[in-house]
Amino acid sequence: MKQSSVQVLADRKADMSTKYLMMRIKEIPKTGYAFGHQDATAYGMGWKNNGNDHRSDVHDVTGDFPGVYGFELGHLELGHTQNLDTVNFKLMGNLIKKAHKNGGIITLSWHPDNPVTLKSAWDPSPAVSEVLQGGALHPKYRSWLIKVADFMKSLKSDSGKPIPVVFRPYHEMNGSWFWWGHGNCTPEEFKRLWIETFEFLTINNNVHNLLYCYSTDAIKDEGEYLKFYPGDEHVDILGIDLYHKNSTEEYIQLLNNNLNILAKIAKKKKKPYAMTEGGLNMVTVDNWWTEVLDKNIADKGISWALFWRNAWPNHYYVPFKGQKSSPDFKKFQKLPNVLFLKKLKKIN
Ligand code: BMA
Repeated sequence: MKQSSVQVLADRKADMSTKYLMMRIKEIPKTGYAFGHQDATAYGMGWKNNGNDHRSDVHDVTGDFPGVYGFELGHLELGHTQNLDTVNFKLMGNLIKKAHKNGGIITLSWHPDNPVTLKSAWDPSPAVSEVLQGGALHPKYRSWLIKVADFMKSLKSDSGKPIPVVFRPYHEMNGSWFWWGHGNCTPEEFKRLWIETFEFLTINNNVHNLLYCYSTDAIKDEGEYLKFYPGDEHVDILGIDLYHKNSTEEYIQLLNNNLNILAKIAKKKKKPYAMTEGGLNMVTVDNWWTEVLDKNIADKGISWALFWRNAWPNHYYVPFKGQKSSPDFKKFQKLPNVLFLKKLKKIN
């Protein structure tokens, strides 16, 4: 590793493998951006991994796997064997190991249940102040975080080296749909939640394989992006979730405007940045990948763009065999700046 590229990470005790992942993430924009998919190898349209499959809808269509692999930890905190989207945690561990071995990058989101009401993460009842130090539910919340810590530490390569992961907790906090979101806690409480989580994982639980990614939902300006930001010393990567919900023209504007704001902030802070979630549900525009997406994100300097899960026939973000955007998706995979696994592997 070049000396100049050795990183100061949020976690000062980060493993070598974690530093190396940061270096790769910073290298990527020199070539383009990596393509990512949530739950890529866990299930797809009409199939579910039973433990033996090495399949992905992306691979079915293009013959190449994604470069970035998103997985979700929701319900790990409850001690369940499977997550909130029915992915078994043991299987998830194996799929992470496989993706890492093949040169992929792993990112983990976490939608913990509302600790006060025990309803889902989407229950906006105030809860943050209760789980902070001094709050009535602080001990219980620590027991949740210990489960997260144990899972993170269990991620090891064949040779026993820690598998580094981009951890992206408490995302879309500028929206008000999660219990940690805008209006359900103050920005100060949110920052405490982030910092206490960070310190509990790193200092109390010796978790040293994480890069910390702060990711908002779409924003109107720089101020909105930074409103909940817990500080440069507690964040490694800046992210944003950008979904195509309305017209194509509107999405093109959103991509340009929001990614330019993100790029400006990230450059000032000298941190890599990414589109941490996004896509057009059911990809209803034939040439969406090359004309809507790539044309508007290629020059932004992001390290990756991750598309959400292929859950059901009316909730999917990446084509499967026969889906109408498949021919365009194949063209997209061949673009020199778009890094699916085969090209991403070479960036080291
Ligand atoms: C949402 C939907 C839900 C899912 C959640 C967490 O966007 O896909 O079905 O439970 O993400 O993965």
